[in-house]
Amino acid sequence: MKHTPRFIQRHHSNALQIRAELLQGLHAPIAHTSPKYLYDELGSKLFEAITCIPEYYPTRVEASIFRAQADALAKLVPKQASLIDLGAGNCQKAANLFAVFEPARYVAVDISVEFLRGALECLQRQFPDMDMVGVGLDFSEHLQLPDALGLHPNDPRVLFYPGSSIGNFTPNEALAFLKQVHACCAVNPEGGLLIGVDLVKDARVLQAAYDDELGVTAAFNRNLLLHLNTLIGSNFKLADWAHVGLYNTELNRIEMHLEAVRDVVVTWPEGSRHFAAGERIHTENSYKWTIDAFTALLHDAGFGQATVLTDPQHQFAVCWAPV
Ligand code: AVI
Repeated sequence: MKHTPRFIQRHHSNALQIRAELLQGLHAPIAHTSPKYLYDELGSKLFEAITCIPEYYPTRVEASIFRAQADALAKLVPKQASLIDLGAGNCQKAANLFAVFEPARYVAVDISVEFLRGALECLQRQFPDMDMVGVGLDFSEHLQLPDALGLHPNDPRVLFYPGSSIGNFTPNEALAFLKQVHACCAVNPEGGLLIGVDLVKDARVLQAAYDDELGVTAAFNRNLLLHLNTLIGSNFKLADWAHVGLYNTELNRIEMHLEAVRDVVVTWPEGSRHFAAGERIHTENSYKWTIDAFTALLHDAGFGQATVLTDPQHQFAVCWAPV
């Protein structure tokens, strides 16, 4: 049977909610913004460019694990499942695994259904017999798949969360999120989670990955200011801000900040803030995990014994966590 992709958009946060959240962060003693605001149209393209730069190893190493461990994954992951791809973007990572998992249905989830439309239509032409659905949903706070998806409880669900996106949550947030993922795939005992996680390693390797020589990560971070100008009508000027990417060894996390290079006053309708030279806006954390700590986290979230697959240098891990 030939399928055409279906598309479902859950409600977006409205402009007032977004504004209130951003202004609260900008007025905080240590100004901060959620990493999700790094991804406007240009930000998403800059992130894709990051995945190609020599210093940013996670995407390449994860892909190498998927290639090298295809046979092992084929034995672990149930066939004919619903493959639910969280943060699917261009859908390519999941598509590369279709031959291994032979899913009956592919559900691509991203913050906006518009990010998925082109990729899913193209993929449907290549796999006309697979049921494909694009879902626009901000799952970062609440993972609830829409009933309109028509997922049957008897179909095993494989949740796919690659790319170490879990690292952009704090450990507490990651636990809360993984509990929701567990509840979502526990409807069938064959289900589970396939997740990619970046591992703790030499600080110099980490630092270089988030402060590359070409300045692509700097552009990705600084583009946030242009996005803020659009969202809240502020007057951030790129020339006033520098990218900072540093590894916090105590907390095992990369931190991205934007640092004022001189005293600046930023204004927006009904408000303003003075930033002294050297003052920062904290824009992202990217936590790195040890294998032991991450498998303990999966266990605490309710999953069974995880299988961990890594590259020869133990830079990155792909974990299969059965329900
Ligand atoms: C999307 N996320 C997993 C990336 C990371 O490595 O934390 C985002 C990123 N930030 C800077 N470079 C890449």
